[in-house]
Amino acid sequence: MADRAVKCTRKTSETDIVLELNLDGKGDAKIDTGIGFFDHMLTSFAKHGFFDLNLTVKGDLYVDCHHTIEDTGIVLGKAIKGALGDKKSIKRFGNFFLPMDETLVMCAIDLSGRPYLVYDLNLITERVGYFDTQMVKEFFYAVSYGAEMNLNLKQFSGSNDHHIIEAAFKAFAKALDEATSIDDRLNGKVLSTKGSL
Ligand SMILES: [Mn+2]
Repeated sequence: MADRAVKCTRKTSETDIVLELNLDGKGDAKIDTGIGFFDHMLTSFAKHGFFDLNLTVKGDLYVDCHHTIEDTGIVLGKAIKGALGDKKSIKRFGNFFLPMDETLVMCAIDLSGRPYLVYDLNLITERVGYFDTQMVKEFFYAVSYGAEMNLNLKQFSGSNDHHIIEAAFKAFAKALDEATSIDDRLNGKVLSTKGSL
């Protein structure tokens, strides 16, 4: 099978984004968003999902981190949708419980073609580094709509925001890796009684 890879660009007066994603990669990442903690999260996402991700974001960080993080979510979501193409033979569903020290976060995904975010993380601090913790929900909302996926994130334990957010990104990576992987039993068909996703 050919690599499922895409390049997406998006330019507005607030952000200028160039993103290359390969769903069948090795976990190699080259990320520069201008927000150190966000780079750390996206590098973890690529590594643990075995996705190759090249991303450059020039955002209006003199305002705050909002546009940079939200718009990156929009473009990543669209890249996932684009790379998946007709969704033939993919497992469609994926889920993962990701432990990180005191933290446990679950991510469940359905690449259904219908966007929906269920977000249940309880973050305590206002920011981690230069990353506003309110933006975690905005990021995953943008990804779920861009990719047209049902994305469910639930925190079972955790008290350190760095751990909770990192566990969410890694759980998302593992769940997406499973949902996008191929089930040979589908033999080129789409896993839906409707016949399309
Ligand atoms: Mn970390």
